[in-house]
Amino acid sequence: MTAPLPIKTVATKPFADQRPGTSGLRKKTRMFQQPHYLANFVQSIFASLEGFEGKALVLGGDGRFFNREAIQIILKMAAAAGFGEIIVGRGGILSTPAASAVIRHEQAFGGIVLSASHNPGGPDADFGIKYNISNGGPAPEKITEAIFAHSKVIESYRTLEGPDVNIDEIGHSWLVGTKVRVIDPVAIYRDLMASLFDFDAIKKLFASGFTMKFDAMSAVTGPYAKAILEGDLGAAPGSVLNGEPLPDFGHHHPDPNLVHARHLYDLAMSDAAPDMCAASDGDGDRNLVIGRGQFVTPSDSLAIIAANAHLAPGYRQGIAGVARSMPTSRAADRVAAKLGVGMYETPTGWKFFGNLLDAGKVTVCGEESAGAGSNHVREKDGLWAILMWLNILAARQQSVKEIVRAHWAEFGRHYYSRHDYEEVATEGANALVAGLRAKLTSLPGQSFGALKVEAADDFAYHDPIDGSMSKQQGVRVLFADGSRIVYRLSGTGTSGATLRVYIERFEPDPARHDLETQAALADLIALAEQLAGINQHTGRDKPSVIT
Ligand code: G16
Repeated sequence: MTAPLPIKTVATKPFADQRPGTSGLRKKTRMFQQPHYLANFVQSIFASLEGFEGKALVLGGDGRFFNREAIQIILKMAAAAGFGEIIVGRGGILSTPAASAVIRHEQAFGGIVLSASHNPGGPDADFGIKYNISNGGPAPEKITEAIFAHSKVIESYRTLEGPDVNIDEIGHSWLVGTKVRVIDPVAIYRDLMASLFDFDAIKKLFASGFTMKFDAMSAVTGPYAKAILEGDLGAAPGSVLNGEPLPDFGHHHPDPNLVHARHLYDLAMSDAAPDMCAASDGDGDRNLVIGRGQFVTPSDSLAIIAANAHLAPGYRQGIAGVARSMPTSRAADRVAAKLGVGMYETPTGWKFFGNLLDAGKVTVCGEESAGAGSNHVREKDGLWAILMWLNILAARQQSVKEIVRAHWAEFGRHYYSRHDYEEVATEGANALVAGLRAKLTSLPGQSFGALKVEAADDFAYHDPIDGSMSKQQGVRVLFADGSRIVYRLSGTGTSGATLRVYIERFEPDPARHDLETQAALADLIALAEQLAGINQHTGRDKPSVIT
């Protein structure tokens, strides 16, 4: 008689709310801590995949509260499901871009990343989980919808009996027939960065006295930044701030924007400013770049990276094309036009870039939500963007400010701002969007002061590679002078609804490149309220966050 395998089948009931959003399933941590909640979702992932038996799964997260417990639950379920190997970052740590790099490097079947990104962590904050496919990128909608469909009918899941696995030492162990390999979370990513950027030139830049403050925000990028910036590149010790990942991010909100990383902005604008301030978010995929006296908007950053990528060894041959999410400013479009390469406009969500990258249509991608990246992985990548900037600074021997100003002088400036109304009532937010949709056909041709509406629509994306269609991705109001107002509801919040209003104006005249952004956009901001009735629908008279 053979010994019975310690696999057990656990009866469960569906949870109705497991539809993945813009980037996986994000909920309050306590929701995930309920019995079966995480396991149901993980089983639904496995049920939506075919042919993974005997293959490798990458597993890691941003180290937030509940990360370690979730890793143990998933290890046992993945072994019970029949994966041949599970590759885990030591301590359960892998930044989102590092997880993508490891999936690609190890030719894994896919990966599970535990993170709620820039959302705060802790028992009363947020947790999240997403599945990435073999190209290293977020699962496309076809898979996320299959996961959701399964989560609604799930009756049981399979797991293993047994003690927890040691994930704190590099090496391997076995869970029944599944090898569990614990890897250094930094090494593969670090080698990849060294292959893309001119580390010698950046080392010389630091050796010549260039100063930098990088705030890891007590989140996952600390170990990566210390190893690369202070270790490989010789940035002065102490250049990396808050470099120890903490389960609650030190009670902070690990979002590198002008609210939660305000101290960096203030430092960059002060007399004590280093040459560059930078930050990344909870899971390491977002970036913030501020030069001495010069904030760089994520949309401008994408455009400047596209225009200068050839200065980095990994992109010496030039870029094939550029992609940006629809609400991202159109600054990059001008660069693509000048370079004579393709430009693609996708819905919000990094998952929409995957097909374009896989097909070789684009090399760099970016989003207004502090995301930039390239074909080196299939996620946005915070440290990559910062290293790209360092490479550009080293090659051009100019300051961030000089580079931004020269870019505007050449291409014109896209004044740009996003106004967020966070945690508003869902009914009001839905009514606001419905009201806008009802106006779409009557808006074109109407004038509001000097602003004449040229077109208005609800953005739909037809993926040129797989033919899939994604509808209702944001209401756009386009004006004759090239200005835009875009409205969408966030797909990453965990309570109520978050309305995002994106406002953009193009200014070709360098004599008008010094306006304060909100002032430059004032008439569009007022019109955004007038067209949508934001106050009436949300009860708010001002945004909670302006970026
Ligand atoms: C995620 C997605 C991004 C998206 C951002 C904001 O980023 O990966 O593609 O731009 O959310 O999405 P939303 O406007 O729907 O809230 P992250 O950094 O949170 O993983």
